[in-house]
Amino acid sequence: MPLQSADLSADSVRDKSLCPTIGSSYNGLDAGKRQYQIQNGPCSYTFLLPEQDNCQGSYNDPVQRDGPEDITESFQRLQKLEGTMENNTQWLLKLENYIQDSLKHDIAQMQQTAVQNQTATMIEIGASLLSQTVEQSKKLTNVETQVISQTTRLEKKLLENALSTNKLEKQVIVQSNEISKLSDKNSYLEKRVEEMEGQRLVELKTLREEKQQLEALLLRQTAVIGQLQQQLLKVSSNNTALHNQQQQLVDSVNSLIQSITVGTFTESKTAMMKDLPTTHVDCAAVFKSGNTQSGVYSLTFPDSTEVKVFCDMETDGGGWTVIQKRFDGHVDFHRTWQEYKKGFGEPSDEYWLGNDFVYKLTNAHSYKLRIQLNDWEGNSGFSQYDQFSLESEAQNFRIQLKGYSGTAGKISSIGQPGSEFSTKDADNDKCVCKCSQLTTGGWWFDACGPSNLNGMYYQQGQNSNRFNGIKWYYWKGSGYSLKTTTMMIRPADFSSSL
Ligand SMILES: [Ca+2]
Repeated sequence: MPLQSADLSADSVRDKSLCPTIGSSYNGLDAGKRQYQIQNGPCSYTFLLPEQDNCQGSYNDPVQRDGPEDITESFQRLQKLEGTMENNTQWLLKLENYIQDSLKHDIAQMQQTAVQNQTATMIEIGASLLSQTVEQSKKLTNVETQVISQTTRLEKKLLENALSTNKLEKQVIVQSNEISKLSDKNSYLEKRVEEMEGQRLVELKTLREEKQQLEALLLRQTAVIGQLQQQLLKVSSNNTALHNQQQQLVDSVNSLIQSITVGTFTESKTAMMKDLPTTHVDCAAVFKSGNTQSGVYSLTFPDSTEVKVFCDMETDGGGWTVIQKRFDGHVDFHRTWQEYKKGFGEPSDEYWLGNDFVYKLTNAHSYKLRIQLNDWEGNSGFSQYDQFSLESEAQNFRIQLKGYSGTAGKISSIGQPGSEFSTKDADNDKCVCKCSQLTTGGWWFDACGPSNLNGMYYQQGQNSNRFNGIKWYYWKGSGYSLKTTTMMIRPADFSSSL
């Protein structure tokens, strides 16, 4: 029997389109129809099938139909049932195909939609990733650029540092070489110094030995000199006696000549008197004549000028002609040019011998100058010059000095050699001022120089901080005024032996 109808609820099918498998069940009954529902997971399919009227009666009363007619009818019904079953089976197959087709389409659509959505989402994600990547790439590029620039800068600095390091290394090498050279030189010099020290030690030892020998010799000579001096004194007294005898003899001869030849031999007598050695040009000559006591003596120049002087016969062997002497200040030394030229004071007292006399003496012979000084504290000192002379008045009695020794200063203690003499009425110094008027006295001022032994005399207690006192800067400083001074000269070749 063919399938009469099948009412499919399309809405029901669409609503459950996502259901993948099929199951079935049988529900309730309508008049002449049967309703079937297929449940597949969340999906349900409902359809109606026609009911067979003849089937129900035969099944409900099987006991009343036991005869041959019943067998035929049963057979026919079975055939009908078989046909119906076959139709149902075919219909179910169709339904299954239909459901499968519908599901395929829906699934395909769903998949397509899902794929599209996913693709869109992926595209969006991709786009955002791309933009992020681009930004990151930009940032990376920037960072990379910065890194490159930093790297370049660092490389430059490294290069520069390497160059400077090279230079420094070279300099260090040069310096090291120089240091090693200096070290070599130093060690060489040290060796030389050691050698020289050794030599000096040897020389010193030799000199000490020589000194000891000389000292011994000096002692012996001193003893010999003492003996000689004693003999000299004896000879001197004998000499004086002989001199007196000679004088008496001359006198007696003169009286004899005078008594025998009156008037005839007058001139020859005078000549004989003049030839006698009774005059002395300086105290050295007086000393040599046997007068070895300090005191006032008369000197006679070669031009017959006579002058009285004080002779120092004790200091350093004696024979000194004193040209200046001060000890208590009672003679005024603030004098004129002429007074300093001719001299003033008394030889037994304080005095200045005179520039003219000293000029003549020191130009006739070579003289030493010795200056004896005493302060107010009982100390004494001296300055000595091996060569001393004055130039003429035309040269303003310019002073010349050479060869210093002594205990009271140095070669420039008096002043600069070549300084001219100045007095209160003759300004020949090198100062714009007048040193003689400023510091009093006549002296070889420079401007105004380190000394002035002819300055103002100050008594003890008033002798400090005096700019115009008796000054000797290189012994007592600038403001100190001395107690006593003596200036004296002696021939450079003087020997105290008679
Ligand atoms: Ca002047």
